[in-house]
Amino acid sequence: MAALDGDPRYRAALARECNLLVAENVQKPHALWRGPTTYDFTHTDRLAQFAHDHGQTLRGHTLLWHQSVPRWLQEHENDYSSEALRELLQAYVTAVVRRYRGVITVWDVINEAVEDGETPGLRPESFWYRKLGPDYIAPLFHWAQAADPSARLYYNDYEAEAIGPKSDAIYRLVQDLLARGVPIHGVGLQGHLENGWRLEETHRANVRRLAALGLEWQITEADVRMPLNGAPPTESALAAQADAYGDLLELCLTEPGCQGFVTWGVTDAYSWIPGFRPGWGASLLLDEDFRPKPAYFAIAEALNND
Ligand code: 9MR
Repeated sequence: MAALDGDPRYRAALARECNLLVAENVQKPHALWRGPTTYDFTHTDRLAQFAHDHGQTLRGHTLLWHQSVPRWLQEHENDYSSEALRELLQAYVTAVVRRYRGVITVWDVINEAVEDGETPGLRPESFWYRKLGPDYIAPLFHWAQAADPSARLYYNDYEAEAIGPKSDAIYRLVQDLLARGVPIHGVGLQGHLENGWRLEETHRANVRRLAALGLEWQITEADVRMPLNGAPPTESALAAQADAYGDLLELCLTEPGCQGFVTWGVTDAYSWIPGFRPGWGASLLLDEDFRPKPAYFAIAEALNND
């Protein structure tokens, strides 16, 4: 939001390059949910206005995430019974989804609920798991659907692009939700990749099995980071990055069920990577001066040929 407010080049790039916007942070619970039944929609309203003005749609990220529990709730968690918390959560989900009914067309209902590692289950340390028990996810989807019956409702996670323990656990989770009649429509594969990544059969097999369940899927947070250590990216690193982006988009364009392709930012001038992974960066399609990189042209070419 700071960039949207303060940097005209950023505003112009968003308006020019995107047909769908996602708030990186301002739609997370810690930002929206300011007190038990107090919500702050200021930033999301402004983003919705920007999207409307530029003919763009909005993706919602995210109704629930274990890393975004509002501070007031963490500090007073013992003041609430699990029944009281459940009611507050239902009121929150309902208020947010209802407010943006018809505006936010796709919601990440729950983000990153599955653990990493060799035998991942649901994260037991999650505030909501601890407070509401292991079946805390299904009601979120029911509440969201009641608030906006036309919204597409997603489970979203990272490092789940290939077949493996984590994507297997996610597959079992969504399969179980579907079997119980829970209104889940899709899976978001974040796509935070490292340079050198290439499309393999395992990625195709993974999205095919989701599609075979009748689910749609999206690439929701694509970026391709590279080691920099203070130096500008080399030509060969940028070429490898273009291959990775091109491959990821090819997955989306050639396999059934893909309903969207979203990058986690538009310019290397504003990216989470250098802050979270020191020494790494240059992960997006426009460079720090908003110039298109080879990856930008790879994406443009794949879209034009589709
Ligand atoms: O990019 C986001 C960064 O600015 C925030 O500080 C961080 C914590 O809220 O979240 C980052 O976005 C994450 C997203 O919400 C979920 N998938 C991983 C993203 C990168 O960490």
